[in-house]
Amino acid sequence: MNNKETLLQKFAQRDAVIGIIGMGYVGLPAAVAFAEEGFHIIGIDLDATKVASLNKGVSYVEDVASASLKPLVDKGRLRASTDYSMLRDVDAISICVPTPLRKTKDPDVSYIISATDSIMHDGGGASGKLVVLESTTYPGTTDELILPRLKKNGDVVGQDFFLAFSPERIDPGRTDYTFNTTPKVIGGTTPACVEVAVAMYGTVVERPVPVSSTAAAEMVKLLENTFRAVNIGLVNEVAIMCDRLGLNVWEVVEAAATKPYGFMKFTPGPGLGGHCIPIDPHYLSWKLKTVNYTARFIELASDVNGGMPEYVVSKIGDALNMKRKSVNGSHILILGVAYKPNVGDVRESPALDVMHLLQERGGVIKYHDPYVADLADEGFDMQSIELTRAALELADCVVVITNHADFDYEQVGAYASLIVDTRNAMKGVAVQGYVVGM
Ligand code: SAJ
Repeated sequence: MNNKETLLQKFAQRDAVIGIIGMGYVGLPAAVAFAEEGFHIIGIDLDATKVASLNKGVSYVEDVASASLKPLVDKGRLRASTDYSMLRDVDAISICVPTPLRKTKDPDVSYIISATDSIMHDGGGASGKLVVLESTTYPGTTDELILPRLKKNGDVVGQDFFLAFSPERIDPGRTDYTFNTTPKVIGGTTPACVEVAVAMYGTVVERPVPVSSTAAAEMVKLLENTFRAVNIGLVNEVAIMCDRLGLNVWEVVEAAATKPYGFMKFTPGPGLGGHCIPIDPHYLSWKLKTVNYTARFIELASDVNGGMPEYVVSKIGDALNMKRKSVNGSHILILGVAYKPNVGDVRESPALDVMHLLQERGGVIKYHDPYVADLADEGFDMQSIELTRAALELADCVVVITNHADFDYEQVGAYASLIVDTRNAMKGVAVQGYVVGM
């Protein structure tokens, strides 16, 4: 059985076997990075379809090319399974499972608990292994939920097994920073745990960043994403303020962004989408409630960001009213339904809220998004329509919700009679009709 020294040696010699639980947009890039460094990887996923695809060298994750995956599979460096018993003899396990919110906005850590219990019941336990949680969660999760489950057979953490938390910083679609070049924060239950985790990640990331505890590392990630949610909430409120004052928020933001220090640019939009930013801060505010503290910035930002779809719908109503029309019965074309530009992910996308609200008011909705073929999974029986002159001319109102880079904004300006632009996408574009901004 491994002790600290044998683990350090195995990582240094790249002959450790690393298990990664959760072959999604976090786990798979990590698996490829470690396999490319020479380690043997066992990817565990409950979805047999994903497992079958990976074992054929076919990637389903945007940022992982099959061309980089297949050679690793062919060499036997990376294999996937639904069977936790494949983890019995690994040297390290990284847990990269989802941490969603329940409908009540409470954290759902059931995937973390299930993975940990499966390690103990089927995966040969934690003895002699490093276990790292990468999933974003509230401070205390690793030491309060995982540690007791791993200690079951009397093992001593930091001697018989090692436990750490290291937040994922995978940003789908980003190319300027990769898994290897993005600094990796690492907190351990004991100093020996940090040392072992730094030794593992240090083989694939340029800059491991050790911190004093797993809770500190958990808090770092929540600060990163809460920072974004709160600043997006601030700039969305500034958009509402500028609207009331008759100012152009885009001009104000662009001019403020000329300040070379002490300012970071965020831009207003139709709301807060994605699987990170709308979710993670609620893990923090939930934890603080357990110690009788109200995280006011998080709740205020959530209110402001959550209110943006309604705000956009009111702008659409006002714009149609200017044309002596109502939402009810109007043909409204939504441009871009993904949660942010140039991706196909619609999770928590504010476009869905805007479309629901418009339908409730009798709007006749169509959408065009080259990254999102259909919205069947989101409760809409709709496919993306082709962006033609006829479609633009038929629409009583065209709404830019997600400003994909490859949209033909000149075509929109040439044929749409009324545009509500929530992303300043029409800036500098010739428009024959009328444009309403945020
Ligand atoms: N948004 C705005 N205005 C902004 C920035 C974002 O309205 O100025 C909206 C987006 O349209 C989207 C939502 O907020 O609906 C979230 O956007 P995001 O840029 O934060 O993108 P995400 O959700 O993909 O966040 C990820 C995060 N990465 C990780 O969690 C590892 C985040 O920490 C990154 O900083 C972010 O990508 C990024 O910079 O792209």
